[in-house]
Amino acid sequence: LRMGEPLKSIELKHPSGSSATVYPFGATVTSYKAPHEVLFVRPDAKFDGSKPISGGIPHCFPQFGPGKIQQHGFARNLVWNVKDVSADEPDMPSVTLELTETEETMAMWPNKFKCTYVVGLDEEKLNCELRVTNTDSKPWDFQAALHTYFAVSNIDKCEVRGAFKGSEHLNRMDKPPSKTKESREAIRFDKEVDSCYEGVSGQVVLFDEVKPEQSVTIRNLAGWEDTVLWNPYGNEGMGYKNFACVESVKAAKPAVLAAGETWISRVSIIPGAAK
Ligand code: TA6
Repeated sequence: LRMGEPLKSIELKHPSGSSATVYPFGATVTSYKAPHEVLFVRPDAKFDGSKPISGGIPHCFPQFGPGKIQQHGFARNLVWNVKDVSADEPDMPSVTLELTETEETMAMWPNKFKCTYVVGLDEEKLNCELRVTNTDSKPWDFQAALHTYFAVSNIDKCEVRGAFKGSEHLNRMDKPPSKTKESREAIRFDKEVDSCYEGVSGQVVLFDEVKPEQSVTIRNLAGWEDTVLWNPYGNEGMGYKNFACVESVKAAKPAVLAAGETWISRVSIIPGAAK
């Protein structure tokens, strides 16, 4: 990758008419058409490798949010290796990307690892599987997330439904961040929201009241344990009115891997609101 050059991407197409676009840079899925666009790419996104792609499904690894290393870690900033492309496989076109340590990552985070990310399209959903293996001879821990930007008709007219009520809610809008129990069943974005719902996973629905068919179901099947909701309310440059970040996260309790161990996560993104 040379700075300033346009990035390459891979296109997956399902015979049913859906498609997805995946960039090896950051292993970022930038589009999922089913056939309407489910994801959102911010108008200020850069596609030249100068910064992470702001939109679609960026990775956060090995750190979520601010901390010892760069915000959200380095995985979204590096070119992943394309291990396999079965873009025309009729049942499930997919791409497999891999990221392993380099001198550059070892200087930031001194652990040997392998991340394997499989993105596949089937008839009714987009499947994302991230596996993290400790290839080192010592244990280490990490946080991870799929920082997904979903397209919504109007941020004021959508809500997120899931097992929020009664969960521990880390509110990053408070300085310092506060922790309270959430009292609402569904969460709305009526101001800037940056919330980590600890232990909220499983099925989460982003419901679009303007166009119910634009709603989306996030089905966390393995690995992901927390849900982060984010919208920079009022930031026109980011196109805040038309997206909501509903993120599949493993952060409240970092994952600990012994030498040779693998952590597995799976999430499906399903157009429409499941009950
Ligand atoms: O996941 C929420 C969050 O960490 C927010 O705090 C906000 O900073 C957002 O992600 C975007 O982060 P970025 O580094 O992509 O600008």
